[in-house]
Amino acid sequence: MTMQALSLQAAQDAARQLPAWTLADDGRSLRRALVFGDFKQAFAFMTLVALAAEQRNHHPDWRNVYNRVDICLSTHDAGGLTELDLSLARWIDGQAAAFTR
Ligand code: H2B
Repeated sequence: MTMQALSLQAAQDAARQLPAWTLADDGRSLRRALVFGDFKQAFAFMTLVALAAEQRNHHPDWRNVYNRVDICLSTHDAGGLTELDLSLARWIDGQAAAFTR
């Protein structure tokens, strides 16, 4: 399934519905930084996201430093943001609400 990347306007409209995320200036990716109580919580969260990512065959770019996870979502195959990213962002928000301080 190849998806068409959203236009900058469509990406801006979509990002407005995802206030925890920051849209890149070029509209091609979304970022969210998460802070957990400790490394174990951060890694447990990453494990959940990894399993969801595998099910969707849609994977985050991310960086973990101790209790911090920086996530960047984009659809590499489409060269920008697609509904796959928006859906994963919403799913991550739901998980994060149960996890973060
Ligand atoms: N994840 C993301 N974020 N973007 C992609 O374009 C993508 C992916 N493509 N996961 C998938 C895997 C592709 O590389 C494999 C070959 O299906």
